[in-house]
Amino acid sequence: AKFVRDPNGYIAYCPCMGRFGNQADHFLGSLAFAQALNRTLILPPWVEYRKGEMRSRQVSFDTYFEVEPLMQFHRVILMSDFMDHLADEVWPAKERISFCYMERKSLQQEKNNPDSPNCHAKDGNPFGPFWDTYNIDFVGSEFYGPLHFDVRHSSIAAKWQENYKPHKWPVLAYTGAPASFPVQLENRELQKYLKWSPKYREAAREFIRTVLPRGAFIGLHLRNGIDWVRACEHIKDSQQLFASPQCLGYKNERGELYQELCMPTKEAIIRQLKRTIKNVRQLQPKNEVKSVFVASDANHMIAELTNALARMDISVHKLQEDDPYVDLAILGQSNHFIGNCISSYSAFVKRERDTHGFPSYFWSFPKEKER
Ligand code: GFB
Repeated sequence: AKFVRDPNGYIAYCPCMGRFGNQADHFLGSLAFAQALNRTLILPPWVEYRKGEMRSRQVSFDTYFEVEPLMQFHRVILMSDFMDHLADEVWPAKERISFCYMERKSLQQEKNNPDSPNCHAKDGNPFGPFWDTYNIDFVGSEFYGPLHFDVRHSSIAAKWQENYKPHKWPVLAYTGAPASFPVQLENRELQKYLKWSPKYREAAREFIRTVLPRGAFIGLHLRNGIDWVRACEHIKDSQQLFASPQCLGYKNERGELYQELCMPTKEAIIRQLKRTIKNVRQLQPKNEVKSVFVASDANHMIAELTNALARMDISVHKLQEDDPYVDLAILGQSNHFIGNCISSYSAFVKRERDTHGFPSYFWSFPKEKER
């Protein structure tokens, strides 16, 4: 009796774009979308990619975040719970239709044997492995264009409800997230319903308590792997890139993109960190900064930073074993945080800290000469 069918229907989707930061942005938008349509949101697993593995891994939503707090905002159910307890009744195998805006071409499709227009929802990675995780096959496709997901700035939710009545369409299953990237301004605050699971909350607390010296610490996110170097090349020909609206504004009201924002130099990082520590020491002399915690996908700069801060009596730390989620949870708890404005991974930390009123800054922002 724990799982009661929602007569208003459900929304399912594959977080098929990008890695964690992108998926988190998409999640907040999808949550808002589900609420606007008054359908229960089926919480998808997080899609992860490991080096050397051909197929994505699907990690249950509640591995990282609690389900309960989300309910304060809107009805949600774990995808595994939905499939195990409700799907047979609500969404029988022969009635599973995938939703996409318009026809999606198949990768495997043979030229001389074209099939009818189709979403090809399971074509390629992570698409196939995602739905396979729950043994979901689709028997048909629905092209929903020109409907869209901007429920915040239009009356589109009513159109969705009109076109897709829950008794005929119990589950709207999207090939990608029904949301925009980056997350819309209005949906950023939904972050407050995303609470770390006890495991990750505890891991962060334990690291802070046992590894870091007593006193305040500054959290740093250094995004500097090779994929990032390549991504930063798009700076020159874009208005926005990934999470850049978080510092530049959604209409670039706080400036245009520039290279340092994406990839600050080592010198700039050290300079800004020292300046931040000095400012904090002046403003909050009682809660002295004793250490720095560095999270990075590639180069943590531990030696350089240790060296640069030696005279200030500040130690520099990172996780002994790489874990992007423990990194995030710790960054969320630091007394101060300096992140990368372009990175959606940093954006997750910034939003979480905003919900607590904790201060955050961005590398090389504002622009040097404007400071
Ligand atoms: O999270 P994410 O979408 O942020 O993808 P961006 C970056 C991934 O790199 C994270 C790892 O999900 C982590 O797996 N990573 C990044 C880190 N920073 C850290 C860190 O501090 N610690 C650890 N342990 N891992 C975008 C992509 O990344 O990068 C875009 O999402 C695109 O789709 C672009 O590929 C190049 O927004 O930074």
